[in-house]
This record gives sequence, structure tokens and C-alpha cells, in this order.
Amino acid sequence: MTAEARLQLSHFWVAVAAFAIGSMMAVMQALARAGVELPFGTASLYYLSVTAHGVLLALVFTTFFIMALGYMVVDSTLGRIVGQAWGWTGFWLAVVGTLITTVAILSGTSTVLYTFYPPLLAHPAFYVGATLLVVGSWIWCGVMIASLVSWRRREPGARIPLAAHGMVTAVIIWILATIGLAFEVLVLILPWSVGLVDGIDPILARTYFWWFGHPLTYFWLVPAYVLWYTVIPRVAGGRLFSDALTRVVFVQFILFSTPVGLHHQFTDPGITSGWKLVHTFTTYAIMFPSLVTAFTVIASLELAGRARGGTGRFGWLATLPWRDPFFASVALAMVTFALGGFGGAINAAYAMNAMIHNTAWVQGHFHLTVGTAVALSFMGFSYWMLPRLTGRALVWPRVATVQPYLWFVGMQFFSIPSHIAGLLGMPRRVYTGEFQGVEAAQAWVPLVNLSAVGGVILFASAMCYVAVLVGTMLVMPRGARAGLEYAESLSPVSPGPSIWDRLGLWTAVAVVLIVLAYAQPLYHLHTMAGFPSRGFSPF
Ligand code: HAS
Ligand code: CU
Repeated sequence: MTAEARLQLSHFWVAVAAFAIGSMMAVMQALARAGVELPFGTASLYYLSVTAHGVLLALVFTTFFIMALGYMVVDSTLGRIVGQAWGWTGFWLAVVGTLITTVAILSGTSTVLYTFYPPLLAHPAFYVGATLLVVGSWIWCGVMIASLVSWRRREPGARIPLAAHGMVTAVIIWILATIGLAFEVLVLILPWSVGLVDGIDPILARTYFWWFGHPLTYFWLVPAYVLWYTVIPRVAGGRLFSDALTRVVFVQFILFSTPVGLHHQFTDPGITSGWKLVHTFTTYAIMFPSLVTAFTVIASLELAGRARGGTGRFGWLATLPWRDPFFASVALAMVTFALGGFGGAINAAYAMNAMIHNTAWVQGHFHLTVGTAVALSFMGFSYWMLPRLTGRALVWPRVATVQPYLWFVGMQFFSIPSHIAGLLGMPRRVYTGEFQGVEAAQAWVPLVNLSAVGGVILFASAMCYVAVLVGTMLVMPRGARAGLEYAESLSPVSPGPSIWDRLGLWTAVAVVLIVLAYAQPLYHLHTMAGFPSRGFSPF
């Protein structure tokens, strides 16, 4: 195995391990909420589990998977990964950070959920571990950028390969996002958690958190889009609809991912409604590239379906390779994302947000988006990536074929009732759907039970996924490694770089937009009379 493949696989297996543990916690949560007697059916264990689940899946699984994917794309499109020793340093820092944070959570001293909103207070180790994870990912960013810069020197005047363009977009989003996180954790939270200062301003901390938290979601989404655009049309047997349009989409994510965070804070005091309105507009701007994606990707799939002999208005759909686990994963992820994106538009509308904020709707929304559009795309990609990196064919291909369908069905059972329960007023993050028999809560009970059914199906799907990957490594012999192929563009691609390849320029514009969107509200929060709070641990 090559050194590059080893680097990619190491990140990949950490992601899979985090996924496996996080999924086990998920099914127990879903069952506990539905009233199934479990050894850990207490509030303290429930919230410990939700914290571990959120951190391991939303933060660890995604970050490690994206790092693996980034290295894979760079390796296969830019010729080489520059600074692999640094890549390993970043990897080990991130692993150690993950272990520290996980131990802090499991010890019961850091039940702060994945958003770790102050004044909820965790053990300092929780924040230190998370910081190491982020520092490790920054080193990954450095290696990715160095690889691009070196490629540009070797290939002056060439257009950045599309997949690399998309992955570097994700890198830029991550760097811009984590500036807010670094400020929150290093300046506000860490001194407070070790007792250097008495209090913390929860609103100020949250505002920096959402500077980070929203672009975080596009740091997850853009790598999935890279697969949708640059690999899936090829897997389906067609061509990418437009190379140029794809670059425009990626650049829009650089521009608009960050200056939108206040859409998570519509109900927070201390931020004027004018600024919330500004972030509403930018939020609708950031929906645009996803709407373009819906158009382009479906067009690419239609091309593929027709190339495979499909005819008529919808006949092409039937000819697509629905038994290919990677294709099926992405197609089902897309269908699910249509629902999740629709919900996103509702969340982003100031008045409608008031109906759903902090309700079960929100967990419904993000299990459709990050939990399916992103996670299912990544799972499907694993089936494509592992044989190409190791030379081993997939063991139990039928299990791999069924797995995405199970995920899709399980997720509809989980998410749709969550959305409805949210509209009926059920808060998010409650550990029992019954609320000690309160009248209003009775309407939620059947919905919570349906969600639990979804949770069990999702768990079955998750275990199929892990079993196929682990089984492949244990059972299948090594063979020849197939190369990685990317889709070609239908519309002609001019050879030289275009304005959309000037990623430095677009990053500069993005910085200006962030300053415009955040300078005044943050200045206001920093200078107004704050209400610092002492730390609080519910258990
Ligand atoms: Fe969101 C809350 C608004 C997208 C994740 N979001 C969350 C939270 C998470 C999250 C984790 O405005 C909870 C945070 C917490 O814990 O408090 N979200 C949006 C908007 C979008 C959006 C406007 N979210 C995402 C993505 C996520 C994600 C992507 C993760 C990856 N979200 C919000 C708001 C809140 C929020 C508020 C705060 C709620 C509150 O009050 O707390 C947009 O980006 C969505 C654009 C997407 C589309 C869909 C395009 C469709 C495509 C598929 C087409 C394919 C088809 C099938 C139809 C417009 C691309 C074809 C298939 C064939 C086989 C042919
Ligand atoms: Cu958001």
C-alpha cells in the first residue's frame, strides 16, 4: 500500500469507529425516549449519551472523513500530497484530542451537548481535546493548500481539477469558520472553565459559536457535493452537466457560508432585529447554490439515464444503477436533502423560525441534512473508496446494496415525526416524550415512538455499513487497485483558469462579507453591559 493510501485510510478508519460508537448511542437514546426500559434510562445518562453522539457523529466522524476525502482528492487530481509528515502530525493531534474529549464526556463531567453553550460548563479537558481536534484539522488545511500551491507551480496556466477546487473550497470554509470557534474557546471559554475568570457572557459566546456553527454545516455539505458533482455522474454512466457552473457553486459557498450565523439566534436577546434581517438575506443567498445543485445534478443524472437507454419523461430514472450502493446512497441522500432544504427555508424565515426554534423539528431538520444528505453520501462513498484504496472487493455486496435503503426508510421514520412533534410544541433534547404525563405531551408520544422505530432501522443500517467495511478488510484478499475516475463535463471546458479559480480573491471577498455581517453586532455585544454567568452543570 502506498504511503498516501495509508494516510487516507487512517483518517477513514477513525471516522468509521466514531460512527459505530455514535450510532450505538443513538439507538439507545431513541429507545429510551420511547419508554423502553434501558439500564441507562436516567436523565444524566441520556444527556451524556446525546453529548457523545453529537460530538462523535457531527464533529469527529465528519471531520475525519472529510480529511480522508481531501487527501484522496488531492492525491488523485493534483499528483501529490505535499507535507505528508505534517499530515500525520495533524492526524495524531486530532486523534489525541478526540480521545481526551471522549473521555471527558464519558466521565460524566462534560454533559454539555455538541453545541456546548455556556453557561453549561464542561471539564476543561473537554475543550482542550476539542481544540486539539481543530488544530489537527488546521494542519490538514495547511497540507491541502500547500499541495494546491505546489501543483499550480508545476502546472502554470492550468485549470484547477474540479474535485480539488471543491475540496479546497471546504478548506477555506473551515478556516474562516474556525476563527469564530477559536475566539469562543480560547478567549472566552477556556479561561472561564479553569477558573481564571468568574463569569462568561452566554450570548457573546453563542454568537461566536454560530459564526462557526453555520459554516460548519457547509464544511460537511461541500465535500458531499464534490462527490455528487465529480464522481456520481461517472458512476451513473453520464457526464457532469457543467464544469463552469459547479465552480460558481463552490465559490458561492466560500462567500456566503459564514455571514449567516444569526439565523440560529433569532430568539436571542442583545442582537437587534435589523442584523437578524441582514443574516436572513444572506441565508437565502446561501440557498441559491443548493438550488443550482439540484438542477445540475439532476440534469447530470438524466444524461446518464438516457445514455443507459432510458426514454420518456421519467423513463431515464428507472435505468439508473439503483443496485450500486454508492449511487443509491447519493440518490437517496439527494431526495432526502430536498426535504431537508425545504425545512431549512422555513427555519430561515424569521417568523416561522419562532414556531420551530428549540423544538424537535430542529433535530428532524439536521438528521435530514447532515445525518443523511452528508452522512449517507459518505457511507456510499466508502463502498467506492475502500476497494480502490485497498484492492479488496466488497464482501457481502447485497448487504451493501440494502444498507442505503434501510437508512433512507429509517430516516424518514425518524425525521418526519420529529418535524411534526416539533410543530406540536415538543422541545428538542428532551429525554422522555411523556413529560410525566402532562396533557399537552400526550400528542407527542406516538410520534416519539415512530421515531424510535426509525432509530432501530437506522441502527440496523449503520451496523450493516460497519460490518461490510470491517468484513471486507478481514475476509477479502488483496487484488489489483482500480484507479479513481472523475466525471467529464458535458459543456466544453476551456483549459486555462477562470475567474472562479481565483480562490484567494474569493476568500478575501468572503472576509469582507464576514466583517460587514459581524463587526457591528459583535462590537455591540462586547461593549454593552453584559450579564456574565457562572458555570452550571446540571448533574
Ligand atoms: Fe440547517 C439548523 C437553515 C441546510 C444542519 N441546520 C440546523 C442545525 C443543523 C443544521 C445541525 O435558518 C441545528 C443546529 C443546532 O443544533 O441548533 N439549513 C438552513 C438553510 C439551509 C440549511 C436555509 N442545515 C443545512 C445543511 C446542514 C444543516 C446542509 C448540514 C449539513 N438550519 C437553518 C436554520 C437553522 C438550522 C435557520 C436554525 C433553526 C433553529 O431555530 O434552531 C440551506 O442550505 C438548504 C438549501 C437546500 C436546498 C435543497 C436543494 C436540493 C438538492 C437535492 C435535489 C435532488 C432531488 C432528488 C430533488 C434548497 C440539492 C433527485 C434524485 C434523483 C435520483 C433524480
Ligand atoms: Cu445555520
